[in-house]
Amino acid sequence: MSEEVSLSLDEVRRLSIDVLEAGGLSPDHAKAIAAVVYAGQRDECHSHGVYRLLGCVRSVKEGKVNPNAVPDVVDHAAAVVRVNAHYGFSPLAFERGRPLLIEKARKLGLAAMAINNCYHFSALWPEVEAIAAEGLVALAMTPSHSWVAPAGGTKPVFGTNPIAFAWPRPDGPPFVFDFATSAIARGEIELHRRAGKSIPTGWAIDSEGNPTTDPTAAMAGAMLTFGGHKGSALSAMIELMAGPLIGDMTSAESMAFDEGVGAAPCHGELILAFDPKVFLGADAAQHVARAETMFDAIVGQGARLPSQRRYEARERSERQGVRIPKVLYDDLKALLPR
Ligand code: NDP
Ligand code: PYC
Repeated sequence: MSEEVSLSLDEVRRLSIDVLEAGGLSPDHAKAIAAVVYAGQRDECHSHGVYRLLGCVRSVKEGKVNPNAVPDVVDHAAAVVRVNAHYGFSPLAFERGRPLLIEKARKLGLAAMAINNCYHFSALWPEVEAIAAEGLVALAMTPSHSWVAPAGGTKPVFGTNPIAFAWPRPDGPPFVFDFATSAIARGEIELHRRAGKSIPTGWAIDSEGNPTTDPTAAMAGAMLTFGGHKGSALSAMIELMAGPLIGDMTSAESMAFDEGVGAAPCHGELILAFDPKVFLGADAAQHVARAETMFDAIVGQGARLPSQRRYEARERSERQGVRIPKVLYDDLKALLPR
């Protein structure tokens, strides 16, 4: 078992802000980014927790990301908010655009937010969860870099393209799922590489197109989609909806834009919000109750809901803090001024 360090959640937040500010991020960006990596670490989503700080700082150092970008929120059309992130990281752009998205969804029943020109490294569930906290249903999707081969192929075309959904529930946290359309997030392969562990078959092929359990060979080859042709089609949909539809880059274009530097992917994100009260009016409570019957039928037979593990981890971390690998802690501390 590799050595670990225990941290309180306050220490996680402080360390994150300090690392980001030392890396040149403006206080507003540091706070917004720290909030999402803090949430990831707290909920034991290790591939998108504090480990991501390393990539954020590296992306600024490589001169790609604008660490002081001020996102512009534009009321683009009755149901459409656009946020130009001006080549800064996405969490601040999402934070700035969210109030107008929610206002529009409450008025019209359905509204969309397109974030453009953002560097994107984060999990999507903090975003859909924040929208569900307002009583709205949410869907979010984004491309990444072209690391993933289409089903039946061997050459990367798609990003790891996550899709996240949230449904507000009357008596507790929302029903949320959030997953890459690749078999696994690339961050998870990177964590296996850092820990010197092999990866399961089915995640990736090497550059010759052969199945591999070596994380380094996987990262040099191609990742695979989840669910064969089904994940492949969903991944293509995300490329289109959060790429050309909103006038932003596909994963392949993001990869070319990176010019081999290895910064976070740069592209757009699409977020949709639906207000059940507008769709259902006085019948809303009755239909929400039917949703609860479905959730009961899932957990009632011993299956678990997506996010159940995450909510349990959250409760545990709030009580006892978190543990991170000492190697990662040392790498983060090395980014602080001496
Ligand atoms: P997983 O394959 O672990 O899938 C995660 C989702 O599936 C979670 O909602 C999880 O809930 C749920 N889940 C897992 N096991 C079960 C089960 N047995 N029963 C029910 N639900 C289950 O994660 P990925 O590697 O695909 O993605 C991880 C993260 O990476 C995501 O948050 C995603 O947003 C992020 N990502 C971000 C990218 C970006 O470009 N910004 C690119 C790719 C990924 P629970 O959390 O409770 O386990
Ligand atoms: O883990 O695949 C990933 C990822 C890409 C961008 C952010 N996370």
